[in-house]
Amino acid sequence: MPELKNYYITTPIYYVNDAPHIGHAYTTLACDVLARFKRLDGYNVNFLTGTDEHGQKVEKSAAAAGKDPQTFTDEVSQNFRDLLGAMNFSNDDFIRTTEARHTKAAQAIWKALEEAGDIYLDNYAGWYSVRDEAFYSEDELVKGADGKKLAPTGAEVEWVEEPSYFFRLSAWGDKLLAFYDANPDFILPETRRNEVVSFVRGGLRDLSVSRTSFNWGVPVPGNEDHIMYVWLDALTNYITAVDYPDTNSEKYQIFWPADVHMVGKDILRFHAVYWPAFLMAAGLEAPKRVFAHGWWTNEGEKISKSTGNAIDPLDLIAEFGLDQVRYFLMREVPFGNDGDYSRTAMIQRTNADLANDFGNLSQRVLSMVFKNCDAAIPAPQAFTDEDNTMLQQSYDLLDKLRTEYDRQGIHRALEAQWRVVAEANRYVDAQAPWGLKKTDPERMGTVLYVLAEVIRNLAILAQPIVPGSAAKILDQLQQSEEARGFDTIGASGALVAGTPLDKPEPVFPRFVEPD
Ligand code: ME8
Repeated sequence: MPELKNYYITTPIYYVNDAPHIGHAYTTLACDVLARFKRLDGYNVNFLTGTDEHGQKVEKSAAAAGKDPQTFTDEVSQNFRDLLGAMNFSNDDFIRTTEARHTKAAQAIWKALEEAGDIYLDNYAGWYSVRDEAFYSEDELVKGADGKKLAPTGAEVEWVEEPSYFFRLSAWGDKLLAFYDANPDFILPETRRNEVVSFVRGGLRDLSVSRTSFNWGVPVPGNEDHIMYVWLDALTNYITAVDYPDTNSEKYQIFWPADVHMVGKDILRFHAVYWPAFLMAAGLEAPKRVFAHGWWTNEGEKISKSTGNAIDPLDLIAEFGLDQVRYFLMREVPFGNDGDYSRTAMIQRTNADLANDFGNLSQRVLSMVFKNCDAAIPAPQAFTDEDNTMLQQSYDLLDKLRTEYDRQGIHRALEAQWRVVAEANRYVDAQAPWGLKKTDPERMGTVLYVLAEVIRNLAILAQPIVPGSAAKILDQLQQSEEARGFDTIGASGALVAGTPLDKPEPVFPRFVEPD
């Protein structure tokens, strides 16, 4: 039996306190690209996203909107669902923490932790930030402009004193360090890994895992005065979606541990410290990878509700086009680094990389084939060294992309692919097929065949990033749905001479600023 290749990738589940903005779209997009890549590469993929609907922050937002929390979360969660279609996301599941399947899983992990002796009842007296849904110790706080104590994230904090269950996180420091050692790629990028390791080396305090001062959440099994800490509740979504507590289910068996939890750097600690500790304590396996990407600003400014500068992905799509936005977000900023949204950069990427480099390549080659080769793929003569080199570059790309995608190096994968696009443009100029029409039509046919074949490979490999546009190119080349997987990359899937061609239409229009 061939080895089953499975791939489980997750986004954070987003708080339903606010409408989705470009930051949320970014994380889910990165997962969508990775999920699509793996599907095309023959994997059985489970791509999960969803909404985090419990906790004080959501309860407060609902109250501010004058709605009961369930009505409020139903509405806001729908905004996140709507984004999926608008961004052409290919998630396999959408989880809401208010679903019955999740309450069951959250209470089950609680019981497992309790049975393992890792939970005890005490009192919490300390700082809490509702915005971050996080506890902070005195020495972590910073002073705001007016001398007020703030969380290190700049969020307001309040003093909380109440009965609370605690998780014995302090007992897990050494085991976590051993786990990071044994799994050097558990946290990427590496700089983030180093931050986490030094945080854990600094010693861990037990973690408060229940609250009694509000109601909107999962009740602690056996003591309903307590509501589970929203992060213990939320993190559990990753196993709820693979049928936990039924660890014998097929889904759990094939998809757990997850291959990648994609998160923003703001929530790395929850995923790389608390989550593996909870899992190990509950006798479950830790995920294979947590990748923490960077933070987007808007024209140099922090994106925030108060300044009203949040970028709505729907506005960007309306102005520039969906695949243009997808490409820009994945290409502009090295994945893992912080990035700044700038309109100038968005236009530049749309026009230079897409319209000029890839778009023109495909448009001018396919138009030449259409006009000069009876609208069908020409039969090639023997290939020259230049032809073979060109073809081979497009065939070799898949292995390079596999290596990059396995480390979430999405921008490096795109750089590698666009280097081949540039090579193909140089090849067109050097071979000048338009000049061969009269002098050597057979050679013209060979050159155009090589180029069409390179475009076929490039379009197949571009599907994860620009699915709609890549599909249009493959439609023009009359490639069936079955002929679009990565198993068709290379000579074995090469274009068949005589295949009729649809009239080529430009796929990546230039962006022209309206007057
Ligand atoms: O933290 N730049 O939810 P959240 C880049 N519910 N990414 C950004 C961003 C920006 N400016 N703004 C948001 C939560 N993000 C918890 C998660 S998971 C078990 C629970 C993205 O709605 C980024 O992925 O505050 C960040 O980690 C996430 O949205 C935070 O979403």
